[in-house]
Amino acid sequence: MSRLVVVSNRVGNLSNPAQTGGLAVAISEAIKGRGGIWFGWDGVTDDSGDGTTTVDTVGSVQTILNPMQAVDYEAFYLGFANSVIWPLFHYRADLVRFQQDYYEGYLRVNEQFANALMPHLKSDDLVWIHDYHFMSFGTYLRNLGCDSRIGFFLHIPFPGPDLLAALPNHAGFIEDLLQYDVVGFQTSADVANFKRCVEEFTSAEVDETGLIRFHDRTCVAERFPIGIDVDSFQEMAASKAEAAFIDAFKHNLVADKQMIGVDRLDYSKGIPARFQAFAQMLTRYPEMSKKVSFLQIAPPSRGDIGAYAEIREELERLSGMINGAHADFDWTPIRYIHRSVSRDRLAAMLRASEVGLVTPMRDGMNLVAKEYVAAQDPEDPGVLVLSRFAGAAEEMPEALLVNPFDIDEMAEMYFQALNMPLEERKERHRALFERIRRYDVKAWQESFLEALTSPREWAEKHAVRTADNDSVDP
Ligand code: ADQ
Repeated sequence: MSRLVVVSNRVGNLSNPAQTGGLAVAISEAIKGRGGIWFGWDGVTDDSGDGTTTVDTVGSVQTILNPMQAVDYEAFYLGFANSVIWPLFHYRADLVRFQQDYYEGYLRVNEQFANALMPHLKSDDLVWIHDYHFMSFGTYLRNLGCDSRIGFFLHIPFPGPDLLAALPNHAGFIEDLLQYDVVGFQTSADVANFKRCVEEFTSAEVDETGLIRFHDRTCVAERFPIGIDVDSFQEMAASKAEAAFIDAFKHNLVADKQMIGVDRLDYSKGIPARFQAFAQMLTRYPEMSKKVSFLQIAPPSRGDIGAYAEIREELERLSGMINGAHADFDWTPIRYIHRSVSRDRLAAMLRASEVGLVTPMRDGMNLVAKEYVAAQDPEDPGVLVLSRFAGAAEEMPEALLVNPFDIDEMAEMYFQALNMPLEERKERHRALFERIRRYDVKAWQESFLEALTSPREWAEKHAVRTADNDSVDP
């Protein structure tokens, strides 16, 4: 079996992957199973260092951490990755802050990281590159003569040609992606957008099995929706360890029902609209007053970028305003917690909440939607309210799907969710649970690696399977 080499911006903690969540667990298990390398940034900006990588070996697994200079962190990470690609790919062209030096920094870091990895590669390795930070990584590896199978998985949405055209050298990025043997996306819409961009911006040809031929390379572009480790999340949610905390927490609430939102603080996650819809529901249904409270957990992220500081201020203002208008001596409508919570506690809080609100304006997948379902008590499950613009909506049609741009509709759906009869809740939950369990993070990782191991055979088999099967299953 070939070794697995994973490249991602940040490298998970291999000695305690549970700390970093399901994705880190899945990746570290895959590397441990085959032997290999996890390569990425060491997480500090240090101009005084000598630029050498740190290699740590445990058994058959190596982690290789590469340093980054402050100027590159600004241009590559804060600049091109998070102030150009992230907003554009989340349909927020208004927030794109393009500068030529950002673009140059992006290419420079991709090249420099590829140079640092190359000496560690063997020709029969499977190389798996992750996410929007490293779209051009494969091109630099190919330029260095790397002929291993290289796959790329994009965790965020992929836009259509109209939007992608706002990216400088957009055709170049599509050509970079065609250097991979397999390019994986979260949803069918992302795959379709990518193929439209291929047709519009390159001379590549797509054959009947979906293989894309470009010069002397062929590339498979497909949907591999990411999942979670359902069993371990379910176990965490039901564990006795957090029971005392949850009892005390519930005891202190006047309201007998709780709605919950858990997100990284990001403008793509739709938190202001979620708050507004909650206020709207309280105005429209005054009888819900003191019957429900809303807990939002949102630790800040990327605070060095202006748009993130703005969303933080907006939410503080909104929650203050809504509480000011609706609170009573013994009831706070919105509790907004600004920090990270341990995975055990998070799972227990999701289980203790009657409604889960996952309402991004745009999201690659959104794992919280799946975590909420995994955490529920199947005999008395809560209701998931899910944005139709989260990638998860494709696989989770039994959730209450909402349009986060329509505050009225969302308010109505919150009310429906809070009042849904037990039988309907159980039925919806059963369908959702079965699907997230079947396509969990292990299935995701295995199907991507199966495709990468023999891309052509996989594409042919997959084309037949897809023609026979028109369901939401991947
Ligand atoms: P993210 O944008 O980070 O990921 P998401 O899928 O929701 O979004 O994953 C966040 C993870 O962090 C979840 O596991 C969640 O439980 C955890 N988390 C969030 N807030 C937390 C808190 N306060 N305390 C503790 N944990 C918290 C990107 C894409 C997504 C895609 C993932 C995986 O933007 O669309 O689903 O990658 O591919």
